[in-house]
Amino acid sequence: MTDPARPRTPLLDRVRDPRDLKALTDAQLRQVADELRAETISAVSVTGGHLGAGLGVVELTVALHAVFDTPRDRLIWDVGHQAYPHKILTGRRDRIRTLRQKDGLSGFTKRSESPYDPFGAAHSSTSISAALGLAVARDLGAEPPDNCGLGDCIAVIGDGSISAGMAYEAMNNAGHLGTRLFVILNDNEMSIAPPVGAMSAYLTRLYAGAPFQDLRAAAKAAAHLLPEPLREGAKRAKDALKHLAVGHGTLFDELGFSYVGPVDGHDMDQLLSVLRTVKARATGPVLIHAITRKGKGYAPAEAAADRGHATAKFDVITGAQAKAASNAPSYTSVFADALIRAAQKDRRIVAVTAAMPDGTGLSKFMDRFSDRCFDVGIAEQHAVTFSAGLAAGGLRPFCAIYSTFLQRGYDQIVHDVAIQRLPVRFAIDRAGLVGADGATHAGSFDVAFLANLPGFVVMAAADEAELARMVTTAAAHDTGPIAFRFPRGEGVGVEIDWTAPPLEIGKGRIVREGSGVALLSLGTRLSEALKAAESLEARGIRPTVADARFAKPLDRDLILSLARTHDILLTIEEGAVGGFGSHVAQLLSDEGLFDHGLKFRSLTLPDTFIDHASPSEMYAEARLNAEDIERKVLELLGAKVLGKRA
Ligand SMILES: Cc1ncc(C[n+]2csc(CCOP(=O)(O)OP(=O)(O)O)c2C)c(N)n1
Repeated sequence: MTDPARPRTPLLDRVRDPRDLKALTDAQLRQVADELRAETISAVSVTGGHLGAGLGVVELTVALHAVFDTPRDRLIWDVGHQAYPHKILTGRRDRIRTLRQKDGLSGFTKRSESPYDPFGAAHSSTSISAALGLAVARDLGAEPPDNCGLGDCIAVIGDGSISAGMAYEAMNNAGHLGTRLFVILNDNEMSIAPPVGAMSAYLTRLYAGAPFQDLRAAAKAAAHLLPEPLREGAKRAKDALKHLAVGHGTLFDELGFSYVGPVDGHDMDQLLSVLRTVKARATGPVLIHAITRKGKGYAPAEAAADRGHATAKFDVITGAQAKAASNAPSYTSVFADALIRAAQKDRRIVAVTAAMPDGTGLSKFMDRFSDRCFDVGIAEQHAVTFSAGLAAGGLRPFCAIYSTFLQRGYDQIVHDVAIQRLPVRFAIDRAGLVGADGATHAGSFDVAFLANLPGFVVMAAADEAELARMVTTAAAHDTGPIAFRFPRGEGVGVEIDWTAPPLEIGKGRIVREGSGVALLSLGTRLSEALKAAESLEARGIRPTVADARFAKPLDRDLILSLARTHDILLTIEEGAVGGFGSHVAQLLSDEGLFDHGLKFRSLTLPDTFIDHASPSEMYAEARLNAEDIERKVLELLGAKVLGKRA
């Protein structure tokens, strides 16, 4: 793919930071927006990443920075995946083509990256809470440590992200506190997939049939934001325009917000007018409902089913994406196929996703069993407890949530699922390092936070055949909660026996017999352990390699026998410290295995948040590759063997 020619951006070239926007006319701001859109498309074509969401907020980005005084005014983008145009305008244009690459810009907002990112994100629906916290800090006279001052606080949240409970918790609190706060509802009628739920339908009803407010109307609709003495004077005009000002009696008004809208989020004049008005007059929380189009202004994105939500590198002219050919099926698709097979035989099997039907593979399941598949919106907490209810009602729910997003449902896992021993099946995709999305999306903690829960079964698939078998195992497990984790990306290319019986709970397997050194792997690092074993064999060391399969319950017999019959035991897992290796160490210590000279080590993810990079760069940084395993074994064997190499 050739590097596309850079677009011509004469006006944008003059904007080094948002202060430069202040000198421009409204007409020039419109031109800046056009150039910003072209620059965003050009940058993402060489980096890949989130395209559609950013294109939908180009005008909004320019208008917000032109009207407000960032970084003193705090602009918080929910999720942060739409913030590429914001990054270009806020002093990061020279690095925009490093997006999501190692040592480059993050694909989300990040406090450490810029004072213009006052609150980091990547998981959704946090922006209103964070903006409210900052607004209250301002009211109490606090000084933020970045020395930028503290003025207005503005949260921009999408119609998908506003489906999550946190957004309502925040609005409820904001309405109660009554402080000045701006929420821009960026309504593009899309989440990653089309949004679902009653709230989405409500938002559509709010503007269906209502014309966009024209310039005059939009300004006057905000008349009710005027301070008390001025309000009377504006009352007649306001009444006359009442039918245009949809914001009376909306849910947002009931929550204590002044609702302004709907406004055309691509009409710069209208945006500028509304923002200037609310900035001049607001005394309490205001919600501005902007209607936008995801992927706006780039035909291939607008035409795509996901409106260009996430893309690989692409050719700007044709929109064709550079996708690497793969030999093995993705873990996600193996999960979906296995679940469909199980569901064909068992009508009690149902599936739940939190706004990720494609990412989890459940869209395939939905095509097949539409009445047995539930997309609950971006609502992981609800997804978990809803699944618990389904299980309590006698169904066999598979709750499919990425490792990183499952974190949000943790109390529900403990309180609603584990304590009640309800057989919810957790399909945990994206377990382990995920690459370009970085630390916020890494699936590092699931084993650590699940394997300490009494009664939980926690499995990790070593390859795609194991994954298929774990789906069968989970389907058959009715005595309590059970989880299986698997990584992003493709399998290793092994044949899948779809008819394999369920695994025996708590039983691992020896994959390669050896002596002296035992490598005990949990999950897909098994292939690296096997590579390390082969390489060690060339040095005359023949490690035993075992696949634990279960982090809970541990295969006590297997682990104790490995410890008793080998001098060195090394565990390997793609998870944070406190997971599988820690449980093995606890067992060995409880059973007195350390009292007799066993050399035990545990390879885990390091105790740091690893920044975005390619998966292979991240594995290298985590030291979880075959050569790291080999080095650790040699280190434990001591200089004698190391010397042998030389
Ligand atoms: C807690 C959480 N769950 C799931 C996701 C995955 N996710 C990223 S963006 C997105 C859709 C957001 O939709 P919306 O807020 O409407 O923004 P848009 O992309 O349409 O601009 C989802 C589900 C996430 N980031 N955080």
